Amino acid sequence: MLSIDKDTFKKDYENKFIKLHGKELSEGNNQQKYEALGALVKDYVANMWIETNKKYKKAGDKQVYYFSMEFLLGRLLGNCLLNLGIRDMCKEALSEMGIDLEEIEDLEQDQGLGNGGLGRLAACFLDSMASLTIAGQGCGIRYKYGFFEQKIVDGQQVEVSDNWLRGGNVWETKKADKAEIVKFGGSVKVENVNGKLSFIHVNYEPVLAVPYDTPIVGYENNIVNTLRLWSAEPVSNEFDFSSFSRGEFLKAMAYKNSVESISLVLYPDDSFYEGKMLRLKQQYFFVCAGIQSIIRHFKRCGGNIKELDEKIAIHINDTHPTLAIPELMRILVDQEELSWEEAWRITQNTISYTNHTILAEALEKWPTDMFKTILPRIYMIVEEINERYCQELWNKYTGQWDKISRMAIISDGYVKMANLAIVGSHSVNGVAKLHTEILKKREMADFYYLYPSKFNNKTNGITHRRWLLKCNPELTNLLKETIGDSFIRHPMDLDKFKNHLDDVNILSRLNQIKQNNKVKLAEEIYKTKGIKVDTNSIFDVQVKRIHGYKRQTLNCLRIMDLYNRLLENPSLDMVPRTIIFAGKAAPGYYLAKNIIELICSIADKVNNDPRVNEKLKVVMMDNYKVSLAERIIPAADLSEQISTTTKEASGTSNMKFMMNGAVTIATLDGANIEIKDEVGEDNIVIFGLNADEVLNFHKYGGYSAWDIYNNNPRVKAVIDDLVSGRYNSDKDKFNKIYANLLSYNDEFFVLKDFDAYLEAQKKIDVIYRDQAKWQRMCGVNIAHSGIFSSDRTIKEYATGIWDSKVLYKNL
Ligand code: 26Q
Repeated sequence: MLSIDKDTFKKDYENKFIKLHGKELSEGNNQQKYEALGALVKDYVANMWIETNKKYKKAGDKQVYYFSMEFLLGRLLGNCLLNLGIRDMCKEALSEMGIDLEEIEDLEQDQGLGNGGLGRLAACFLDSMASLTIAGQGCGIRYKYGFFEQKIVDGQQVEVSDNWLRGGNVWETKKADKAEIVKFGGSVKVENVNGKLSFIHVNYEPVLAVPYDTPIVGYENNIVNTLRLWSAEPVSNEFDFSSFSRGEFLKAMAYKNSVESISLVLYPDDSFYEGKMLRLKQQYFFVCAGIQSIIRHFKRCGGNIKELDEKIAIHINDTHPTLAIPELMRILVDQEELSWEEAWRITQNTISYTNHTILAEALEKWPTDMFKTILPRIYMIVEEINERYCQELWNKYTGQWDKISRMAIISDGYVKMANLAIVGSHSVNGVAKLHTEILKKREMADFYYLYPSKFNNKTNGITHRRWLLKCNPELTNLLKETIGDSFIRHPMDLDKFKNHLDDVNILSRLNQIKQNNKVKLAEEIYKTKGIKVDTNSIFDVQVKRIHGYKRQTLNCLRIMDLYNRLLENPSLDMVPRTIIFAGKAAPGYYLAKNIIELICSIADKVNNDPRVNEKLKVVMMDNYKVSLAERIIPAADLSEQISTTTKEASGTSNMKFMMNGAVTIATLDGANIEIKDEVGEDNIVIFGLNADEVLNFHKYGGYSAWDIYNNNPRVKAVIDDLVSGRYNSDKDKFNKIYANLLSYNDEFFVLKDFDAYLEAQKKIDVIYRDQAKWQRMCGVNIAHSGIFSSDRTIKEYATGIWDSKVLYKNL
């Protein structure tokens, strides 16, 4: 914890402002005030950062490197202040200086270097590792443009580039002296030197990987870990721009552009793989730079390369960084001159892999021709890994060609990244119990049979520091008052709140806090969308990526049905609802874009119909991102987690809602199952097909969307409304959704679950009317949410996968 008193802080801040902007604080605008505060906080952190690195070096304990294509950090200022233990002091000091801290925090650009769950999980893990004093560093790409900004224009998503670095980034430090060279293309010359083969990469295109370090501050423990993001630059002096003839100048520019394109932009697809060459380059770029710098540091600290696996753990976040496996082999064999067998032992022991999805369309595979051309030496290594491994398979499964070809790393002209990740690592984990079971029993069954001990589950978690303390200060205060503050360091202590759930006074305060959060969100909705919402209505929220399997369509169809029933019966007995959506569609995913259009059209229709709009409002908020989630989630009464069972690996917003006292309506998918197991059936509303039913439909068929359409008049009515022109003057507008539901036999079982979903929603109304019961449910959810802190998850990774000791027991 940083010990600094208010007066010192005030002086420091004024000085920092003057130094940075060359004028008095009173003359500055809020943006400048933000920059000065960020820069000051970074100064405060600097010494702790150095000391942390010294401690780690001295202790010589195992270091964990979390490799991820995505880190979705959101804003840093508020959480830095919170973790330093000075946020309240700063707030007070600034307020005495006439500055509103929250207004200043609001000016920070979100660091949006991720698509959704996977990237946000990486960010929560960094926070937990630092807070648990685990020597864990992040390694990724410093995209110049993050995840696109979404504007909703005329009811459609419009993508705008996210130029997040435009105004500078106070948090990062460029470490030019720590740059590494990454080599692409060219060819490999094999030479026999004294009876030993050596591999020389020639005619390659060199790329300079320059690291930018961001401090990751632990919670009141003086620990500052590092997130290292790599940026691609041309290798200096490679071309002398000024003296070259025009032709060569153009060549030089082409080289510059080709290099810079590598870290230019984050791919905005999730759960869908496209074999783009640039994406493969991105993957190798950061993995190669990251591993070289790890080895360089390791050796500089006097490490013995043969003990690398005892001192270093490298975790790969999905298959995107799988090239870490052949890259580590390359360094160990080509540079460190270890035998293949020894290098392989070290590599397998060092690397561990998390799978985040079972969607077949998300499995990465690269055409061998492309792979060979871009990464000639790495391809040779993958071939060698594959040959040795297939030999092992052949010995075990002699003659079973189908099986061997299914399990091979290279087959049918592709390099299969999941297969490489499983073979080259010592641990493969899923992210929720059901997901891991499906991996073991179905998707990866061949591999589970071959290597049963590699497979394990690590149910996801979220950092309660951002998703409770920071985003819901009023609730945090209530908890502190009632159960003390031990839950901050030990989130399982939230269960002490159970003892207070019969106290009407506590429940009514809980309710009041929710109400206050709803009022704030309602103001924002009015300001940004011009929609007036009733803060006494149920705030019914579905915020996440827009995707077929997440079934925003199911939510839409029930709104359309509700609208029908309200028109039929204006005095319909229902609790008023405000149904809030937010989320981005991948730019090339036309069904998802069509779903956004449907949400917006429904919103337009019902919000402007005076016959229903006292009872029903629909809102699609623009540009869902971490900082918006921090405002929406504390204001939610109802959390919609309605994915087709088996499709959502875990989900993590489900945990955030629960921790903020929302009730969940859910299918038995991903971590929803574990939430149900924690809170009990009476404190969550479950509906829909279970995993076996879905898997059996997939296996044996037998589902007909047309049958449901023909036999269920309410389903028929809403489906017909999609193409009747009722919600949009263009009757063809929702053709994609219509086709997906009927022509393609409703691959996500929307119609199959429709009735059950309506029943479940009815049940929500009934419970909500019994306010005492509802409030108690909210309290039960909060009290059981501690297990979903990412601190629990990270401890499981540390002990079960990385074997890294918790270093400094100063907790
Ligand atoms: C792959 C290849 C090319 C371009 C993009 C991609 C790509 C990018 C991002 C593939 C997948 C992703 C992200 C996946 C993701 O976020 N999965 C989610 O991970 C969460 C954390 O484990 C889970 O809670 C969610 O259930 C899961 O959907």
